[in-house]
Amino acid sequence: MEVIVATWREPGDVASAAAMAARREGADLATALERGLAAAELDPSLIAIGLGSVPNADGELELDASMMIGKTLEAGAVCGVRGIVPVISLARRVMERTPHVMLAGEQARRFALEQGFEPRNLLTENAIARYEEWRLRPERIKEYVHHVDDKPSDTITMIGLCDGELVAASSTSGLPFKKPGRIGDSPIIGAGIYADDEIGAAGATGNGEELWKACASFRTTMNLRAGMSPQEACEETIRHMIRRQPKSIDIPCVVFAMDRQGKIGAASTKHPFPLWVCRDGNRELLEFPSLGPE
Ligand code: SD4
Repeated sequence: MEVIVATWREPGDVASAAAMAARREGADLATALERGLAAAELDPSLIAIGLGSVPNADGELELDASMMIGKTLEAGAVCGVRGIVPVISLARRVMERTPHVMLAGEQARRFALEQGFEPRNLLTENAIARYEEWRLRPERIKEYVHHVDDKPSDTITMIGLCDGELVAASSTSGLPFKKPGRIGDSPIIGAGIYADDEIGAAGATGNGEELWKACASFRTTMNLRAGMSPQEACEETIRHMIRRQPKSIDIPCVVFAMDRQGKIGAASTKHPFPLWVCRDGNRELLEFPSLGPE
């Protein structure tokens, strides 16, 4: 059995299609998720990931990414990286070619150059225009978090299961116009992603500060370990966040999970949540419920 899931309508469409194409070409699961996220990072129309995404408050792009292998609990991540794509590939190199879990900022970029990544300018004309517009009208920031002029503006987090092995991965430019140096949940193992072949895997997207404080992906995976179904596991985490972390409703927070049998669940603090699900070669977009006040 093979299951691959990816968050959000437009970005998840690009990432899940590329991941499936990679699998058809014989790529292993980690490589398929890496290629999925890399395709999205290189697509300038997707504005919360990679090239041409929404800048920070200095008008710079700072990217975060992570990957975790459920079989070995190996993990790699990078955060606050400027001028390098795809950062998901860099996160994987940290996992596979260093004894560390995470490299940050300028030193992550230095590692990228050592590894042969080409430095490049990730700011597109559209990204600069968005930044200029925000500087004139900073009160519009909330519109950017999940919809910018109806353009896709969300992080991609993915989970895959193949022959009993789970992989989780995420890539993002973080919250729009964030304070320079700010890091969210996506590159943090246990917050943005978690995978353990003995239990299952979980991922998150949304308000990274709140998801991190909730250790959202680890908590959801531990809910699976306690015997909950993936849907129950996600709902427990989201209900906890709604009750204890009111800010998790201002900017929606989402968790999703997969058990070892490939069963899926997801829940959000606000607004229904679209998740691409690829199962044995078929791809469909499912919608999961919000548990918060409408
Ligand atoms: C962050 N969780 O950096 C990310 C943002 C996100 O859809 O998921 N946006 O906080």
